[in-house]
Amino acid sequence: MFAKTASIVTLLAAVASAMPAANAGTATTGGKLASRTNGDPAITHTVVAGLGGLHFDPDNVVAEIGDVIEWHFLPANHSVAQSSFGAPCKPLNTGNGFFSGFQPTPSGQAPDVFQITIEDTNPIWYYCAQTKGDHCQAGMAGVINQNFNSATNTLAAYKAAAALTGTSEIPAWVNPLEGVIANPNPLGGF
Ligand SMILES: [Cu+2]
Repeated sequence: MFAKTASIVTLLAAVASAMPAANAGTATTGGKLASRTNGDPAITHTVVAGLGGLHFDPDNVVAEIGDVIEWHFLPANHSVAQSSFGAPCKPLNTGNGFFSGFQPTPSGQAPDVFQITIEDTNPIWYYCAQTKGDHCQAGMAGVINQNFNSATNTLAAYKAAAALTGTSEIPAWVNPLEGVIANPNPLGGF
């Protein structure tokens, strides 16, 4: 949030400093330029599953309402499943949590990515449901919009609790694979 604000300020400053030279004598052009920089367009946050081992990278994302989180999957076979803070490595018991299904790939990126759109600013906890190799217990977990005012509900605490769970629970529902789309950038280097 702060980075985005800073980047817009920087952009505005750059536009403002560029305008006098670029648009000398054309007063109406300045208004058109300013209108394009208004608003706060939604952005897509890319998270890579399996980058640097059993890890989501980045695993702690701050996103605004309307933003999209897009997970890409590296070898060998990862997934992303929504959890709660209090029950790591287990799907939300409401049945409303998201699940990407497993996204295997022998090399490069999996052919599909998984997307969700942020609808509120509540923390979203998630994990990889791969039980072969105990991915969640090994630290393959992440959060979107962690409450940084909370001293207890931290990603480090979630991972510490996850490490003590015996095994992960694979979500029974598949949503049905809502949010799974063809990888728009399969050659992106991660
Ligand atoms: Cu995994």
